[in-house]
Amino acid sequence: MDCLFCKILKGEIPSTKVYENEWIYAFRDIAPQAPTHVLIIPRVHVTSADGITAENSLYVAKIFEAIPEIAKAEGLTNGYRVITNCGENGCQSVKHLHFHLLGGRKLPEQMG
Ligand code: DGP
Repeated sequence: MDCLFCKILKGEIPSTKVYENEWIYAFRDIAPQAPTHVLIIPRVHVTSADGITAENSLYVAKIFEAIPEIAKAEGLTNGYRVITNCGENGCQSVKHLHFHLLGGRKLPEQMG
């Protein structure tokens, strides 16, 4: 399978690690849209939010458990935003479930 984020997980493509554990990996977005822009991904291939099931939802829970820790380490004391883009209308470009953690400035109110 030709998945960019699976290659990042295997170390075949370099990335700047922010956080990792047994279930998840977090790294800096290559094209940051805010002073802090971290991508958080499961260590298993799930295509998008649309592929979340009872079998793999533990990975999603682990991502959300890690978010406060990552946000604290990034100094996001004044809040942040977590986004996942799904499918064509959601403008998802990489087909491996990922959550964007954005912060470090006041983000636009409009989200869609
Ligand atoms: P999305 O559009 O939601 O699928 O977000 C994909 C994000 O992945 C986008 O913000 C840019 C980022 N990205 C794409 N290729 C790479 C890469 O090779 N390395 C890193 N660190 N980020 C990447």
